[in-house]
Amino acid sequence: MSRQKVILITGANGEVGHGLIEKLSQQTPRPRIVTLDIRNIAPAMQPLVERHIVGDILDTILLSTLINEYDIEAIYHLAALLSTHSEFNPEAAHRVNVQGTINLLHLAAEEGRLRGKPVRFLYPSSIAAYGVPTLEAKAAAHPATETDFPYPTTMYGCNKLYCEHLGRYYTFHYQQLSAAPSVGVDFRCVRFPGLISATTVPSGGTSDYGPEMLHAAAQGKPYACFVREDTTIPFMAMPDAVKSLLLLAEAPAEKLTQRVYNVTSFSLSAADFAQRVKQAFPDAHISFKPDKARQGIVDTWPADIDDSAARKDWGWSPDYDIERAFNEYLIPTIRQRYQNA
Ligand code: AKB
Repeated sequence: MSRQKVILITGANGEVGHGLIEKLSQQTPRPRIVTLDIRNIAPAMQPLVERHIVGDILDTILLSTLINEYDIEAIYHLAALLSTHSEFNPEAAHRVNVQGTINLLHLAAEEGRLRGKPVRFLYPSSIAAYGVPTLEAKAAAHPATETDFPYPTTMYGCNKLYCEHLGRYYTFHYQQLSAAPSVGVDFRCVRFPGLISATTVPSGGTSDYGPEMLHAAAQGKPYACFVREDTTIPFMAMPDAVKSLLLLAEAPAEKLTQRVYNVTSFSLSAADFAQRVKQAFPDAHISFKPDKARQGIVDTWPADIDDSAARKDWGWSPDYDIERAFNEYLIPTIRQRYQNA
């Protein structure tokens, strides 16, 4: 029986997943996409995918059956519990975020052995992998490089940082062991800032105050922001997040000098964010009611990150700076979304 060549996306029903499915399905030739998520796939995505599997990345029997049916050339492993959510049940988060990732890395290694060619493994890490010790250090810091402040304070951040290392380990382990050094896993990781989508509202993240503010204003709902006005972190519009994953996936292996790359677009404070939302939606009612725990998390994330390695190695640059992100993507798309609704 011949196995069908596919791209596998886990956590496909999340906000990065939708954008990724749309972009991948515009490629020529159009790749066959198999998606895996604990929920049903959104109806709009269904026609774009070969098959959607409702299942759990902790189900190793399910994962091993995938190998029988499919020749998996690339894996985009997006499934994760986000930072705030993970703090409510850290051990469950560890199982999903770490054991789930090991299961997928193992699947990639097995698949690499079968196809005699490494499987590209794209992994979204996060600014949560950082842990800036104090607000003074945050204010004084230069844009953080990938190796700065490796002391995350959340379970999610610890999981992301560790999985970056696991990806590196799986890549080099198989290169060293194998008689054919090209067999195994080709792990490539982007560290995302806070992502903002005009079409989906995130859940369970700590950078969510930005997108929540926008989506609430567009629906005429009041919004109480859970961080202080001066809180500053980097953000990126969702199309750029998808662009970065696809660019990194396509980069020639010899160009990559590291396995983990920061990507970013613009930094702004929660007050500036609110200001931009109010310019677009003058009736927006935004108040600030900091939540101690969530504020504590964002305070350990750098205000800006250095993505010069990604720019140099694989030509990364965002399409959406702050003006384009708000004026050409976020505001018009969100307005339209809720008008249509
Ligand atoms: C979260 O807030 O947990 C995520 C992230 C920054 O990775 N959006």
